[in-house]
Amino acid sequence: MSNAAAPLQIAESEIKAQPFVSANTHPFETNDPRIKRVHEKVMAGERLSTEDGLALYGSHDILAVGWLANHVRERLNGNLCYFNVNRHINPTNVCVAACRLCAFGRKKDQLGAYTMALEEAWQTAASGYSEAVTEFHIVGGLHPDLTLEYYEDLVRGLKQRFPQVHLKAFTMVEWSFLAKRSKLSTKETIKRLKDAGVDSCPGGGAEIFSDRVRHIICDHKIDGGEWLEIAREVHEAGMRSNATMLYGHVENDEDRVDHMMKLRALQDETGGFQTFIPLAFHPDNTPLQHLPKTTGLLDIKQVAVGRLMLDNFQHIKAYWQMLTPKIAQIALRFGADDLDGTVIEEKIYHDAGATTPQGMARRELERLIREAGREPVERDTLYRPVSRGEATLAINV
Ligand code: V47
Repeated sequence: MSNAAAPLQIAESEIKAQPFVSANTHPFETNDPRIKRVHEKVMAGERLSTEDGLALYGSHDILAVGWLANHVRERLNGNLCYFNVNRHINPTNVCVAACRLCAFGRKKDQLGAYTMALEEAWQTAASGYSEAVTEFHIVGGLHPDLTLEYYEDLVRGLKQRFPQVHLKAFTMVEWSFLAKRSKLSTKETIKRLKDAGVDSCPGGGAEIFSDRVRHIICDHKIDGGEWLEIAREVHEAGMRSNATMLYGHVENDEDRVDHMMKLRALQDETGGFQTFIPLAFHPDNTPLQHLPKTTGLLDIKQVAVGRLMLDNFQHIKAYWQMLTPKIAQIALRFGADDLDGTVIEEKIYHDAGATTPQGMARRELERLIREAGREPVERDTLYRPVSRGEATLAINV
């Protein structure tokens, strides 16, 4: 293990929540003795334990769990709810890993497989592009033939064409694969692509760290320990990243709590994670399609437990594409303070049967946020406020 990096400094211009009178004006109430104990700890600002996490999952008192999560959410982020104007780019769906959780990946010669030539990827970035876009979210399959130079050219070309757009690119799984393929260390690979223009990393590929579960849902992927080590290297390289957790398949409460405890421990060391994103498993068109879909109750509870366990993460994202706008909106009162963004062209969930639209207009995001009693704040990827003149506000994104 390498030495712990100094925690990253929060950018000076990061948005600060204003003092806020909580909507939790009603007193906390529960008959569940284990949740009463959690309440005492939350009010005292004490860190929750594995046992507390299990108590939260085990409780049917969703309103009490939600009260606590909302309390912490408002303590950290006041009444603000963040969103951004972003576009997804998936340069290829060709993937050597055949993860059972995934409906997106294809073998090279399989029907529906695609790989963008560089020009095509740049054109995809430009299609529907407007001055309002502040982030490209770039992830793809583990292509056996795409070289590090392809990715360097891709990133450099995007920076040349869209210098003001933040490039949030490549999961820990992609870093590992690219490094092995290029016979370089992950540190060197990260440096090469950071030098080419990558600004931060998305949180995908974490799934659930438990070996038992990974063996079933993604046995071709790096293990949880490697995912965490590469995240540490990304932070040491001075980049921020996000962290996800895929739930609602074959994992249990212990696996979920263990996953969050491991993220929390790394965050204590590096401070490099920005936001935690619980991802509900969509089984359609995957080899696990016999599994039932997650329920609204589990989705909401997962947001709340994430908020409570990850006391050192500033943000919890309710990713509307996978939760649905309806559930994501409710999550804004159960611990979440971020809805992700306009997205534009989501593929991974839609291949797995998501019925949400492939993008959402800023006006609609703001409407969802305001109706939940929150104050919408357009942010950039690093949670700095984006101020817009009439010209870009008028752009229909
Ligand atoms: O890593 C794949 C998950 C992730 C399925 O960092 C599936 O801001 C459900 O990480 N059902 C990619 N989930 C998405 C992701 C993400 C999304 C939004 C924002 C950010 C961010 C990151 O999606 C994968 C995997 O965990 N996934 N297949 C599926 N069938």
